[in-house]
Parts: sequence; structure tokens; C-alpha cells
Amino acid sequence: FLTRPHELGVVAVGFSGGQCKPGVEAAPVALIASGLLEQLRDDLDYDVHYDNMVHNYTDIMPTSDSEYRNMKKPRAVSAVTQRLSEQAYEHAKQGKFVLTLGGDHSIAIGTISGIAKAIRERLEGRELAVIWVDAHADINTPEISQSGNIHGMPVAFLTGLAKEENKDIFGWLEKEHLINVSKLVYIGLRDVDREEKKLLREHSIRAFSMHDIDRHGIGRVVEMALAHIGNDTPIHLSFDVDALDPQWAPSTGTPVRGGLTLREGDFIAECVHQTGNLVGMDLVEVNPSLETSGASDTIRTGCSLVRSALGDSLL
Ligand code: Z70
Ligand code: MN
Ligand code: MN
Ligand code: MN
Repeated sequence: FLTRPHELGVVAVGFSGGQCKPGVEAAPVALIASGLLEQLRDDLDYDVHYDNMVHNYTDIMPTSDSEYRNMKKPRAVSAVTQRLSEQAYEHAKQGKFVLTLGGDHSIAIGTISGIAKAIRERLEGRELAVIWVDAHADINTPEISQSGNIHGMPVAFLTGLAKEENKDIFGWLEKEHLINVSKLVYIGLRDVDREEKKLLREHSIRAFSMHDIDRHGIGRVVEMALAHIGNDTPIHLSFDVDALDPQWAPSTGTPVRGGLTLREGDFIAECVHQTGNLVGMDLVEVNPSLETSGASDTIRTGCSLVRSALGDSLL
């Protein structure tokens, strides 16, 4: 009842302005060229609604974009995510599953805000839960960020921990776009900034690090994550490919050793699919121009994660 089961809206976002390494904007083309959408259509029977374009939003790029509150390219990231928010909202409002291929992780400001708003409208005020699978927490506020890169801040803006009045710099985010910190769960963390750890503690945010996965096993961790969210809650899966060990996903901007295996990543996605409550997914931070010898492996990994979240490999 949360989505029309086999209607899939795909948004390809060729955007890299949330961080400093070029190349991540080429991921959607690489993922699609490797046959991902045909697999979803032919093997998994989705009715794929895709506008056949990779959006780079050049028409709305600001001409000047100086740093603001320590954020790099704040106007560009704000404009892109605002437009993406509207695209995700349109798909989700029609009950389609929203699959977004990034791009860097700043784009989650757009996808999650749009889907959260559509879910509130469609399901009488219900709140969207988010499972954030990542080596990083991406919850820096502009002031505590060490890098100024907005891909390290999306969760802060989406939860309202970071706020800004200026409409051109995320001031377009309204209450209906935001998610509740109590409905946010992390899996895979292993490279979290000191000030981010403080925020996670202060707001009692449920987070499963690699240490927790080593201790309990991935099966128990996913069970606990889903129990925290609760039954009958619409779920968005925001999957940063750097959650996986560089062995499986070397071509990403910030690889961190000691990550998830491919099977652990797929297992998370499969279990979230099995709830029947998944309404959207982001796949982000695939950068085919880094570690070029591993680019095809990283793309394969990304495709596998998406297929798993959409119900592949379950008998
Ligand atoms: C750091 C920051 C980050 C991805 C790096 C890193 C954030 N916490 N996220 N790579 N995908 O810059 O805020
Ligand atoms: Mn259709
Ligand atoms: Mn990351
Ligand atoms: Mn991330």
C-alpha cells in the first residue's frame, strides 16, 4: 500500500558539487550503460519511468557561489537539491518507488525531502524513516564541518539540526520536507568526525558501526535496525557505496578500509526490500574516474545493491 508495487521512477543525477573530486557525475551513465535499467525492467518486471536524461542542472547553476557559513558551493547544491526534491516528490506522490542514481551524497537533501513531503501527503501525515548506509555519518552542520563539503552535511539539513533562512541556501526546506532523528538509522559507520559523534549521542540517534556488525553479525544488526523503525513505516534507503570495503567498491571519493562485504551490503538491501515498506533508494558516491582499474567492479557493486533493494536474489 505504500507504493504501487511495480512502478519505478528513476532519476539520474550527474552532480558532484557536494565534494571536491570530479568524476562522480559520470556514475549514472556508467550504471545505466552496464544494463541496470534493462535488468530492472526485464528480470524484475518493473515498469520503469525514466526521462532518458542525466540531469546536471546546468541551467540553474549560479554564476557566482562564494563560501557561506563555511559551506563550499552552497548555492549550486541548494539549487540542484531543490529541483531534485520536486522531481522525487512528483514520482513519490504518484506512488512510484523513487530510485535516484547519483552523484555525491549531497543529493540526498533533494530526494529525501521530496519523498518525505509526498509520504506525508499521501499517508495522512506519516513520517518517512531513513536507513543511511555509509562509512560516514554525513551529519556535520556547516559550523562543525572540517571540510566545508556539503556531502558531509545532508543529514544535518534533513533533520533540521542545520537551518538556514536564505532561500537560495537551503532556506527552501520546509517542515514537511524534514525527517525525525528518531526515524533515522545508520549502518556501516567507521569514519565519523568527533563533533558528529557528539551529535549522534546528544540526539540518541540509532547507529550501527562496523564494530556492531563484527559483534552481532549483519543479520542481527539489520533486525535491530528494522525493529527501531517499526512495522508499517515507509522507509528510504540512502546507500553510499563507500559503506562497502574498498575491495568491493574502490572507485569512490573517500574509501575507508574495514567496510561491508558485497554480500553484507546486498543483504541489508534485500532485508529492507522484504519489509515491503521501501519507497525510495539513493545510490551515491560511485566515481568511475578514481581507481580506474576498479571502476567496473564498483559499478557492478552499485548495480547489485540496487537490484537487491528491488527484490532480486530472493527466491
Ligand atoms: C567528512 C566531511 C564524506 C563521503 C566523505 C567526510 C564526509 N565527515 N562523505 N565521503 N561520502 O567532510 O564532512
Ligand atoms: Mn507505469
Ligand atoms: Mn561516505
Ligand atoms: Mn555519504
